[in-house]
Amino acid sequence: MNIEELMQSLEVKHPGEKEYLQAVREVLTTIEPVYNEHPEFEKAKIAERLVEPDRIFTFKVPWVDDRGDVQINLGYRIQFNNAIGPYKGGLRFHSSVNLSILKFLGFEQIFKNALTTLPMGGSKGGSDFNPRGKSEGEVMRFCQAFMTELWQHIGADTDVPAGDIGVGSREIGYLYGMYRKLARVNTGVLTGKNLEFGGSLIRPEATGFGGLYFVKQMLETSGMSLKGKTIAISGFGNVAWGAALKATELGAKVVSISGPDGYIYDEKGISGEKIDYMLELRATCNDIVSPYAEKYGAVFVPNRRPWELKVDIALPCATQNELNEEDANLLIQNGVICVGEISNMGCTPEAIELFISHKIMYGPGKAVNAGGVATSGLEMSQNAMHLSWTAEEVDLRLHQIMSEIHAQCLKYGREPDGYINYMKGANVAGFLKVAKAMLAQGVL
Ligand code: 2IT
Repeated sequence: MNIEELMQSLEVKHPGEKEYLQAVREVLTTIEPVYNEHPEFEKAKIAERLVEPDRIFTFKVPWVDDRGDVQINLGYRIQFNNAIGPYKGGLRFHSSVNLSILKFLGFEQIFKNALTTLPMGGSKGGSDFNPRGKSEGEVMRFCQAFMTELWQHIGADTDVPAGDIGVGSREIGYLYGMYRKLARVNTGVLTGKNLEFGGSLIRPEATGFGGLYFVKQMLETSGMSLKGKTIAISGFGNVAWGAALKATELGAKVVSISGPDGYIYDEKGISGEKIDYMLELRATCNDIVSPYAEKYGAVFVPNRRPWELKVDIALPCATQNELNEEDANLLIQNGVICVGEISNMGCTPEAIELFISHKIMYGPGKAVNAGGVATSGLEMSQNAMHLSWTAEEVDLRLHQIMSEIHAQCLKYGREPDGYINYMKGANVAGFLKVAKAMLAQGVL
């Protein structure tokens, strides 16, 4: 495989799609040695076929706001690869959403879903709709308008969307309601539903819980434990909430959360009712974290990220490229031992390089945050069987899946000196599964 040639041709075809090109380059670079051991991959042009989505739907989403004004947003669904199962991946509603961001997310999702051991292909979608400051009625009307276009492209065995940034159980409820009305079937189709209409227990917590199960195993592999460790978390949404809950339960102390306005440093630890308060903050739709400081007497540091704190563990839980080279340097200087991306592509390539060259435990998003989509897969199973599992049963399966992902990372990521390169391990394991499926099914 000639990575530079392939990247150059992608840059020409998709100029300026920087997040997408970043995600592709990372995967290609790490799988190169394995790829070259398999001439059959090269012959079937697996890499060239994998980097382009199967298809992209773009559509207009017109809706009427509370003032009676017509608003027009863009909607997308990117069906990237379904070699191992139905397309599966979240919907992101955020003003920053564009093709590059959704393509990077869809591409990552292929490998992440392959790692979960469940039969799910990769896709992603969303809109540049900004939920910030929108009323309940506006959110509902937007979701309904979005689904009037999307419904024709999805289905329980074809493409199964879920939540991502800006899409939680409320949005999933409105989207599901409209799908059900239009398609006249109750087959599940979206995951992250409320319990009353086919949702799974543990799904809201799953991304954060799975992330902590993974980090726990990373530490244990080096003879360490989470007990007494200090953790910096970014974000204050659903993912950060689940992570804080499980981290605290496992004996660690979470000292930060953050929003677009800055970060909170709570020296005493974010535990108990303070964790639930995050959900309240989120529900206000103002997208600011500073009210936490007033309520609990913590420090609010405006316009900065929590990576300047002296902590043992850093868990990005907000968005892509939220931890850069400078942040990585600060964390390393302050003695960080482990960085686990619970957001998708939370660290920049320069930051990752620094962690790896300093032999710091670094877990990439597609392994660390796979518990979310894995539990979506478990929701699909329950829907297909028309039954519901107990919280214990779902949590047990989530545990098993995270252990399996960790084991795959060890298998393919262990370096000659014993250091575990989780990025390489995750990329190679996910890639091999998908590549073998593509090879077996012919040129499609
Ligand atoms: O990035 C992700 O894995 C998600 N947003 C969850 C996707 C899913 O289908 O549950």
